Amino acid sequence: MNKIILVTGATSGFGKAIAEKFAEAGWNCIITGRREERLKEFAEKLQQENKINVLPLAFDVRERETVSNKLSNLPPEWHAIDVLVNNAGLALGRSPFDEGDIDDWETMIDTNVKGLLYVSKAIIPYFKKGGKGHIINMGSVAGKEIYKDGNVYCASKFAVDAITKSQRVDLLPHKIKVTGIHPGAALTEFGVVRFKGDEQKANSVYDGYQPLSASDVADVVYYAATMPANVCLNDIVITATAQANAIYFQKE
Ligand code: NDP
Ligand code: 8X3
Repeated sequence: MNKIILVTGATSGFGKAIAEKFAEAGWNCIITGRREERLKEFAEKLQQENKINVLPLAFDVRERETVSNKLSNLPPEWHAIDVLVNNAGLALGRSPFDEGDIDDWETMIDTNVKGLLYVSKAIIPYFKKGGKGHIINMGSVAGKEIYKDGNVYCASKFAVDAITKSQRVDLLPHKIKVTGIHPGAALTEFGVVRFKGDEQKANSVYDGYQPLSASDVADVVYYAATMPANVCLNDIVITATAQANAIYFQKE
């Protein structure tokens, strides 16, 4: 029987690359995101190219009731989920704390923290019923060290790190693995979202070095998800070779 992965935020970037990687390996995929058309087109492409089943579910992870309605009553053939990747997330703005936009702060906290909680809460019952499971949370180097002007985005990813560690302890009796993956700078739609459509500003972040690609991160997620049953990779920090941590880069 094919294994099943659920990836949130699969309409672009890491989530899309993760779904592609697992689909190529024969996993059935539940993919989510808000952009419904994109999601449906991607689902059809994955199915045709890989002869697997794909369930696209369009919703906003910030909407608590919707998350529960969409995920708590999945068709029975999708109940035996093996891996949940809590990937949906974003940064909005990069400015000194006193110049930050409160709406941006709320969106980051609601998406990166509360969305991850809502989705986890809806999926854990399937894991408990099956007596196994694996949650992979997408953190960031921004959740390991703060950097200047990162403030609330960093705080949201520190929260992801704390939730990941807590889940690993609290879900131990249910044989659920929990892995935190913490990438550094990677070229996705992340920058364009952060700088609200300003592509020049978004691209300038990657000037003078080769950042990670989405498929670099997908490879690491796949590695973590395919370890033997007795092995749990707890915490993985992955950066471009030119990046030492959240702050230090070697640029040309
Ligand atoms: P992208 O912008 O390319 O992808 C973000 C994904 O999240 C999209 O599929 C988007 O889908 C989804 N998403 C955002 N908000 C919501 C929401 N409210 N409800 C549902 N889905 C949502 O960025 P990345 O792939 O780079 O980012 C993925 C994760 O990786 C994020 O958590 C990010 O913080 C983290 N990260 C990114 C790094 C980078 O440098 N790129 C480095 C470290 C971590 P849609 O818009 O269709 O809803
Ligand atoms: C995204 C990487 O360095 O822009 O989490 O915070 S960074």
